[in-house]
Amino acid sequence: MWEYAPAPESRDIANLKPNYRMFVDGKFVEGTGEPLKTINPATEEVLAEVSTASTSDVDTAVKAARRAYDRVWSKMPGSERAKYIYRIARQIQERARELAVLESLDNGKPIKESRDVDVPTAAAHFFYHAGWADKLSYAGYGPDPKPLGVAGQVIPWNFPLLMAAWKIAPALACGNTVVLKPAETTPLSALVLADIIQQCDLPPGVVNIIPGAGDVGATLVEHPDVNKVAFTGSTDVGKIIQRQLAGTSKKLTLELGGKAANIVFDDAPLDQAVEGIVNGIFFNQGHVCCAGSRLLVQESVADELLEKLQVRINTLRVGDPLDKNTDVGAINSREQLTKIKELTESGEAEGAQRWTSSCPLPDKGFFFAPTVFSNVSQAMRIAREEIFGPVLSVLTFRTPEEAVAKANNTPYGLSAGVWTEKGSRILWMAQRMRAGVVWSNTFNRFDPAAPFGGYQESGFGREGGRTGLEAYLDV
Ligand code: TXE
Repeated sequence: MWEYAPAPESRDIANLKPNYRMFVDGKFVEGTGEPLKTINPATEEVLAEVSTASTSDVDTAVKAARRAYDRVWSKMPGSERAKYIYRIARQIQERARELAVLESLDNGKPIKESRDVDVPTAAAHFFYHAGWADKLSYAGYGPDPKPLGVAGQVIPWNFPLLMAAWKIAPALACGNTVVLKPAETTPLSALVLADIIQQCDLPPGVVNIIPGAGDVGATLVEHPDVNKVAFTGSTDVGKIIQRQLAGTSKKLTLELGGKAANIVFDDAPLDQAVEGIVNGIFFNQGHVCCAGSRLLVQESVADELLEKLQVRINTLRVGDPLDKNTDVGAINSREQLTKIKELTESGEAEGAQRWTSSCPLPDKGFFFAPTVFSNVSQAMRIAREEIFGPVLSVLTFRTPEEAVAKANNTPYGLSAGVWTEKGSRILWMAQRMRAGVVWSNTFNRFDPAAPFGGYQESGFGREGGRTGLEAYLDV
């Protein structure tokens, strides 16, 4: 990994205030929707004004994607598509520094995360899927695997570039074309990706990126010429989309919220577990669908673990996302900060014991100190609802059976963690937990070759791995 220290000129990006435009049919064009201002959540200053799509722009983008699908992309041999996808991957690497700085400015996440996780993992997704493009016919999908057509994709603000990569790379590898709508608070890195796609000479219309709010997303997913919808976002909007698409023949994958249990047994190496718990809930300010937001700890080690955890959390630095020593950056928006505050207040009102890190917070910007609730009962809102912030709820258990019952006592089912020395116990737990991914003695590990997705209200369908490709093929 290359050493990175944000140069002074990197910060000047904030002062350029460029006019980011939509990317449709291979060109950057002015949208006819109401322009939106994206702000830097660490300073509350306007970062850029971005033009957005209107209903008719959505139609133009879908038509461009359809033309590109019919005339070029679905007919191109996989080996040719692969070359374009490799180019995108390499360009992401080339422009890693620019992308990492922009991501941290627009989203609020620490530069060390955008630099070491978001950007390299986005490139890895394009590399991985480029590798598939010419091998689909050997993978049991028939001699001439069929793509689905135009994919309408809507993504959230927590991993803006990475989510765009998760959506676009498999779609292109399988021969689909794309119209993607980034989240309204974080459209910038997707537009740099559009620039990369243009530089890579992708045929016009193969990828279209149209910023806008939820109404643009709704118009996109219900467009009659969209064949496949992929959505990552809140469970509420996922349900709306599911209802919207009922009765249509569109294929749908949903990656929604979560309330993961991170389970620590008394034989676990506690210091290692502490690191995993911190990473599980404070990585990306807790704006992670698979965040380990419920710590389930075996009663006999609960006090010791909590003590160690508080000592460790007090060392976390909260502040400027562009400072490479920052561990916890800014909350992405005022709305999200309000939601976190409201839910933590409910925790206190319902009788949980609140502990807050002693770290200083910047005067300006949307910041929230790492917070831990103990004496949490399963009925409390902080144990049931997705907070999507740096807030951990701690519950205890005595037996593995009780741990499984508590872990599964949620409408969600995206991820879980198990910390124990016993291999047999890991397998026993993994078989019984309703979670799409179970990490053992680690947390928040991602790999493009591993399918990712949820059970129950965390959605359905998988992204990544061979299973993820099937969401973009007529198998
Ligand atoms: O999500 P929305 P919000 C959870 C998290 C968070 C809460 C609210 O708990 O606190 O959701 O976040 C687009 N048709 N997650 O309000 O609204 C929207 O423009 C089509 C978990 O930001 O779901 C954006 O691009 N699209 C999640 C995207 O959906 C619509 C990540 C997500 O926004 C739409 C984000 C509609 N009717 C939030 N309405 C995760 N799984 O990681 C909105 N959108």
